[in-house]
This record gives sequence, C-alpha cells and structure tokens, in this order.
Amino acid sequence: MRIASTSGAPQTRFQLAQEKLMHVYVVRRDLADFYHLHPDMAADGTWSAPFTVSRPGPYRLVTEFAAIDEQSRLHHLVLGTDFEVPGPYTAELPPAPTADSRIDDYDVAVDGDPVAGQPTMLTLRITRNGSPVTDLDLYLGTVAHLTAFHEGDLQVVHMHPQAPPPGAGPRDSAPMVNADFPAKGLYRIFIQFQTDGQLHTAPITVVAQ
Ligand SMILES: [Cu+2]
Repeated sequence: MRIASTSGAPQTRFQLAQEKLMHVYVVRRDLADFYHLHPDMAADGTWSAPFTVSRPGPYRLVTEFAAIDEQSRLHHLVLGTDFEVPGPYTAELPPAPTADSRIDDYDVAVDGDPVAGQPTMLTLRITRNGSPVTDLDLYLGTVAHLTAFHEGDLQVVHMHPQAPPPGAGPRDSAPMVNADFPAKGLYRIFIQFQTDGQLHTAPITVVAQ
C-alpha cells in the first residue's frame, strides 16, 4: 500500500495518532469480517503488514492517518479502497441490532440512542461473570477502540473513550464514548479492548435514528 501526496510522490511524513503512524481497517462488505492492522512503512513510502483473510468475498480497506505536508501542515485523512478475495461468497444478512455481545468470556454492551448527524454519548460496559472489568489494559492509549461501519456505503466512524489521566486508579469499566454517526441506518461496531496483553474484538450492531 502506498499513499501519494498531492504532487503524486509517495507520502513519507506522518504524525503519530493513537500511538501509530497508520491505522488500517479491513471489513468484508457484508460486515461479517473485520481486521485492524498497523502496517510498517519502508523508506520508499510503501506500507505493509502480514495479514491473512479468513474468508473470500468483497472487502473494503480504510486507512486513517495524519500526513505532514511540505509546509509542515497536518492533514488528518481517511481514505478507502476496495479489493476482492477470490472464492465463493454469499453475503450474510446484516446481524440484528443487539445491545450486547460476548467474546472470550467477556460481555460487552453499548448503551445510548444514537441519532444521525448529532453527537451522542454512548456508554460502554465490559463485564465478566456479571462483574465490571476493572483491569483493562491500555490499547492504543485508551481502554477501548471502536470502529463502526455503516451498512451499505461502509462509511467508517472511529471512536474511543477519553484517555485516562496518568496514574489513574482501576480502569473505568463503563467509559463514555462520544459517537457521531453521519447517516441514519445500521452500524456494525467492532469494539476492541485488551486484558492481560490479549486483544479482544466484540462486534455489536446499533441503529442510528
Ligand atoms: Cu489502529
């Protein structure tokens, strides 16, 4: 993968955002598969990351980064491209809206009533055996990373809770997330959090009115 600057030359100056120079989200068009990658850049501006797609089908790849131009101005950009993994593919039906999801013994829920075009506060609840989880690791500088895709056009919305202050006590197990969904409709949110060094990804479906 390569990012071209406005002059057409490969862009090689980037600023760290959420601890990485480049964030890549890969989603299957039916929202059934999701990958979050942090590729490395070679000197010539080529980005690469080892990555195995588990199922065939049409995919969208979205990059998010902060590029520094020749006048040292910062440009926060989200760019996407499509690709196809050959093989038999039948689109799965979009999952019904669900308030919660279970992954690796954790129950993950999102509370809130998102309205398209308006900032909405969502509350994220992560519990295990009914008890709030208070030992979340920091992942990319915060306790959770949420990537939402709008059904159909696959518009992406990236959200995360405010970073806790340094030296804060037990991690808040119900962090607030500021969401801003651009359009009405169904969103599949992939919620990522880390415990004991292990990353968990919980998908949840919400509808923005
Ligand atoms: Cu990332």
